[in-house]
Amino acid sequence: MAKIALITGATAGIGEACANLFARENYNLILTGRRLDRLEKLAAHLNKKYNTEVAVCAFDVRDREQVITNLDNLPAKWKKVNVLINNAGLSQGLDPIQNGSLDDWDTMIDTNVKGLLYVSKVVSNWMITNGTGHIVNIGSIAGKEVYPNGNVYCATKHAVDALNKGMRIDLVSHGIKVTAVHPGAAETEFSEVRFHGDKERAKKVYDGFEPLVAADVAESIWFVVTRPAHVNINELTIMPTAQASATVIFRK
Ligand code: NDP
Ligand code: 8X3
Repeated sequence: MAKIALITGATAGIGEACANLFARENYNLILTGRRLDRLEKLAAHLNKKYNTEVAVCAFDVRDREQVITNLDNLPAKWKKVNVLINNAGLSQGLDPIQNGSLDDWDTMIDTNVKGLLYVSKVVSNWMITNGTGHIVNIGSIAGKEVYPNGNVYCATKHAVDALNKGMRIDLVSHGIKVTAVHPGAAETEFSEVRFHGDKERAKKVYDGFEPLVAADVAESIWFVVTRPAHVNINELTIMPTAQASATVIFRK
């Protein structure tokens, strides 16, 4: 029987790359995100290319009722999830704390922390019933370091780092693996979202060096979920070669 992965934020970037990779490796997929049109297009593509069975589940992770209702309503066969990739997340704004936008702060905290929690609560209970599972939390180098103007985004990713450790402690006796993957700069829609749609400013983030692409991160996620049953990778930090830390990037 094919294994099942539930990927949040599968409409773009790292989540979409994971969908492609896990489908290629014969997983069936529950794909989530807010943009239903993108989810449906991706599902049709994966079904055609790999014969992947896909359950499309469009919801906003910030809305706890939407999360719970959509996941609860999935047919029982989909609740045999082997891998949960908690990937949905974003940064909005890059300003000093005194100038920060309250709306941006709420969005980041509600998405990156509370959204991850809502999904994890539902799916960890499925995994407990199944007696197995692996939760992969997508953190960030921003969860390991703090950089100028990163304040609230860094705080949300430090929270993901703490939750990753806490989940592992709480779920260890149920045979559930918990891993964080912390990427450095990856060129996706991330910077465009951070700069509220300013494509020019977003592009400049990657000037003069070769950033990660989404597929690089997906491969590291694939690595952590394919270790032997007795091995867990607690966390993995993946950076572009030109990026030595959150703030040190060698640009030509
Ligand atoms: P993208 O902007 O390309 O993708 C983000 C995904 O998150 C989209 O699929 C989006 O779907 C989803 N998402 C955002 N908000 C919500 C929401 N409220 N409800 C449901 N889904 C949501 O960015 P990345 O692929 O780069 O980001 C993926 C993860 O990786 C994030 O957690 C990010 O913080 C982390 N990360 C990214 C790095 C980078 O440099 N790119 C580096 C380190 C970590 P939709 O809009 O359709 O809802
Ligand atoms: C995304 C990477 O360095 O912009 O989490 O915070 S960074």
